[in-house]
Amino acid sequence: MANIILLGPPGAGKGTQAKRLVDERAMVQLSTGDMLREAKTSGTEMGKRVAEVMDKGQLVTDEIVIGLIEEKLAGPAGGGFIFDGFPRTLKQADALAALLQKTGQGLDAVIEMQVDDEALVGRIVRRAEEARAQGLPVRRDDTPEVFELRLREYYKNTAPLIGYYWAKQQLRQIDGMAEMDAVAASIASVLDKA
Ligand code: B4P
Repeated sequence: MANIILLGPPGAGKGTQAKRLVDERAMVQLSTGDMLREAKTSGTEMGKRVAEVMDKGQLVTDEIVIGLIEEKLAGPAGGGFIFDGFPRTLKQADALAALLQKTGQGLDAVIEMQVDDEALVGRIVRRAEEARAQGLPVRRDDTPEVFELRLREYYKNTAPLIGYYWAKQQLRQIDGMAEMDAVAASIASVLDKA
């Protein structure tokens, strides 16, 4: 059993790889993006506030996101938790460390998925086009303009976590530019050593 963080810019493929780990290793995906999208559709006051922030490409408040994770950590851990898109700020990283300690759990690896900015924008534009072609809802934050803002948020608030986890000797860097199976193989190799 291993608890891991998938870290990387928006569109790096965190959600894509997390879903594979759920299928292949019975791990439990904790995607704050999915949780927040669910909250958005709930119609509650919190959901409305979340929608406003997400649709602008900004980060939702630490308090909301930490609360969501705390709830899930009390649930079944399966083959280990995959923190997908969390933490995204240093405050969230400190909160996660405290929550894991409180529940007597560890963190086995932080996997940074490295993808260059140009490739990221291309993926997001493609995802929006594919959804449109299939008549599926298009994520409101999947436009080149909002994506630019999401990327800016990433470099300002989330990229500092690379140094934070490197200092703790928990950081493992992988090539996220490769095709999906190759990225999955890199993650498997980190997990097998964890
Ligand atoms: P998230 O839902 O976390 O989404 P993401 O950053 O866009 O994407 P991810 O890296 O998971 O990419 P995916 O696999 O889908 O965040 C959305 C928003 O939620 C944030 O902007 C923020 O507002 C809010 N939020 C979430 N967590 C938060 C937190 N902790 N604190 C505050 N706010 C928070 O892949 C993208 C596309 O690339 C897909 O179409 C996929 O098919 C494709 N792809 C994946 N891997 C590929 C590969 N190897 N090659 C080619 N294409 C690939």
